[in-house]
Amino acid sequence: KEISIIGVPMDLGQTRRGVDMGPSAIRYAGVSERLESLNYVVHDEGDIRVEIKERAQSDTESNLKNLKAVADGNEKLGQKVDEAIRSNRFPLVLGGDHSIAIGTLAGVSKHYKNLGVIWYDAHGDLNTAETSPSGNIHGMPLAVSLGIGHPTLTNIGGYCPKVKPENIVIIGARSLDEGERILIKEKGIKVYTMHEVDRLGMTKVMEETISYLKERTDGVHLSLDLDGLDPEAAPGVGTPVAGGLSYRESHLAMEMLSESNIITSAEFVEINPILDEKNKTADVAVALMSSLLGDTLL
Ligand code: DIR
Ligand code: MN
Ligand code: MN
Ligand code: MN
Repeated sequence: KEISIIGVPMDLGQTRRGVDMGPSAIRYAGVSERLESLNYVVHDEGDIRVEIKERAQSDTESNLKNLKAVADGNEKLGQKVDEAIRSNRFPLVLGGDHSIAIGTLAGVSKHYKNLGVIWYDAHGDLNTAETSPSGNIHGMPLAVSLGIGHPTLTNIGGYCPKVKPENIVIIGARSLDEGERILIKEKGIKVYTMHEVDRLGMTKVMEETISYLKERTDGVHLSLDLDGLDPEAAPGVGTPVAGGLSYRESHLAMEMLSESNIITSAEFVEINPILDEKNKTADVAVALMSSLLGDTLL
């Protein structure tokens, strides 16, 4: 089996500097070597070209920060992900802030009738320009993929929407804005907040998630925001929220996904080496990728 690694040095979907260095930090943590040791043929496709912050501009009428530059980077990413799948390679996208899920899903979803999405995150990323408290596009990619949001974003890849609400499972949520709560209820999106993870345990959460997605989807994308983990385990993120998923819970989740064989693409986002402690967050990301892709120790 072959993997395409695609780096996206995107920091325009939020305002903390340094998350554009995420792909470098993950490569420094040894991602290619780690996956090669699991007997994959790894193609590192390098980084997508993304505009630098100093040259990007915000949309004047909608309060969306760096709209055009975010859209351009995602358009290119979508094409690259599409090419990877056409070449029969598993797309592994390295972020960069979570706005890049817009491009990843644009490239992935056209290959499936019913794409499932696991959104592993402290946040819902279901804001729109109207509901967003920040104007940061990294808080919007899941809404955009549902076809809700600015048309410049929802039409990336030339089609809309990318996912159906009933094919989404959010895991690890503990910070939701008012507009996001309304959307979750209105669309009936399945969410395992930290409360459910505490009550059921990660084993049950993943068993339910896997059987739920198995019966309704023909491919599943994992979008893993490192802030879904507790800041103790993953300190190098721009918007840490206390009380998150532990290192072991997260590995268990990846291991169960690996056993289930349902994951057809993945992205690991929001790794910010400037805010990190000795590349700890990139190291965790690589370890989780390894579990997701079949590392079983014995
Ligand atoms: C917040 C933060 N809900 C926003 N979102 C983040 O700006 O929309 N998503 N950090 O991962
Ligand atoms: Mn870089
Ligand atoms: Mn996110
Ligand atoms: Mn988040």
